[in-house]
Amino acid sequence: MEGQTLSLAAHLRDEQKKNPKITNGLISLLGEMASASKAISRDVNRAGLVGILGLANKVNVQGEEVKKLDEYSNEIVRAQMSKSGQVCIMASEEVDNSMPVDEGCEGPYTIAFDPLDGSSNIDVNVSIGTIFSIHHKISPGTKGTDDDLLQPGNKQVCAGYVLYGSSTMLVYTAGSGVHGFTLDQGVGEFYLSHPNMQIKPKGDIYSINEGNYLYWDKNTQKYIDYLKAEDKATKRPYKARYVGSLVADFHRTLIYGGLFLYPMDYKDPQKPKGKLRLLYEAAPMAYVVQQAGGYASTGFEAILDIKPTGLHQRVPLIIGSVEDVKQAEKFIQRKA
Ligand code: AHM
Ligand code: MG
Repeated sequence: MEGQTLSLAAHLRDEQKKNPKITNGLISLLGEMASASKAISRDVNRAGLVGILGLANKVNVQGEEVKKLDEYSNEIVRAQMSKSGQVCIMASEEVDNSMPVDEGCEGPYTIAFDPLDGSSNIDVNVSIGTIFSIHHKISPGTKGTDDDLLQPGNKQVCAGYVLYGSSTMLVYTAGSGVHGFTLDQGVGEFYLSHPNMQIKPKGDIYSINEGNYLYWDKNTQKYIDYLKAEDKATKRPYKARYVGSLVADFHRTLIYGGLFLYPMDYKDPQKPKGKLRLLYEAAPMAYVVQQAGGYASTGFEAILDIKPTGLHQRVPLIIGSVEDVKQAEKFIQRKA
């Protein structure tokens, strides 16, 4: 970390000089999000230990009830955002309805978050993450309504994620590039380690749950078959990588290039649909990738252009290097 001594707060104050979206309020809000993620990071790191201590009757040595890590993370983020003084209304993957903030703490922003994404990896010590998306409140004269949360991704003020991996990283954009910070566990501070992150225009890695092949439409199947066919000029066959945690798969895609796909599938033949949620999974990642020079699509339209209709709406997601995602779109839009 020698030479990398710019803390998140110091970096944000620098960025504030050139980016009017970075208000003092947003700096404060991101500081609260960083603080929540440090608490989650600590608990992710000792999850196994806490689980063992809590096994007997679900009560830990302090006499507190042991909660599942995703519920616990939700409580941490909710409480921290609620008291930040910057947010008026919140949505979380863990909660069905929107959540108002504490009385008297209302602020100018909304936040949608997935407190601990990658639930299938929580119990097996594999990377998981937190994702967040921040908008301006738009409804005057209210304390914040669902309409304030249901804004398209292209209206985001700020978005990002925290990856709890071999190190803990916070990556964000507020419309002036993508910047990554690594948590120095000893100091308890995020330091700038990845300034101005850019994604390659084309990569040679694809990331998809191929166990769903049977449930995809023919065009999606043909695209994945294409990526696996040999052609040295286009670096095919592509390498396959799939963690099963969006944050981890996205972070690798951002750094190495290529694309991540969770396409529409026909597991329910009557209702084909994607799995990932627009508000707090697809849209924030789409903003980050756009700011890094990449692109995110459903296969038919840009993720950032979708006007949400529900807090937990699902969308197909194809995200990564712009040439790869555009090519996937071409395959997916082919007429039979
Ligand atoms: P979750 O919010 O229940 O954790 O589900 C979201 C996760 C993503 O992190 C990941 O990209 C995807 O689900 C993996 O799904 P699958 O196990 O179907 O491959
Ligand atoms: Mg999730």
